[in-house]
Amino acid sequence: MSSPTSSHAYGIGLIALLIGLSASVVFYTSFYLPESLAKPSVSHAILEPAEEFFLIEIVPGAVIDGNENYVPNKPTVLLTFTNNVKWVNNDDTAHTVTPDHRFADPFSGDFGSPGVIKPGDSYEFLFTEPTVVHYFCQPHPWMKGEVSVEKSRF
Ligand SMILES: [Cu+2]
Repeated sequence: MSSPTSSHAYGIGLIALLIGLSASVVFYTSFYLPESLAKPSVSHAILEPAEEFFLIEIVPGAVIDGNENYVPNKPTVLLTFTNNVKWVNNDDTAHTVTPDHRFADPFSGDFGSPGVIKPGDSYEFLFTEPTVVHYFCQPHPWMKGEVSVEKSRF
């Protein structure tokens, strides 16, 4: 009992299916695949560490050579716990967080404040792999700090 109408509808359904399939293939090869190859897969626990951020304070008076500046100055942070590091400038002078040597995290990209961190402002960076970065302040190069990023043993 197949009427012309139902076979017509079947044909349209088949065409719609083919269009849908080819759209999926185009999406997969031109968007999904390059995206997934470009960004390494990072575990949720590293992307959303237990602590919202690990604070490094640029303390009042940091601009003066000989004073404490980045505090703590050489912390070790742990992936999944404290790997999101936030520098807060509590001094009354603008400072930077500038790497001694260019460093790029595979997920987060280039490390370093994009410009100066004004008094009261902050700069955050999510580390997703073990590393050690040495950094300084561009306008006041005697200000130096480092961060070690290690795997958590838990
Ligand atoms: Cu400075």
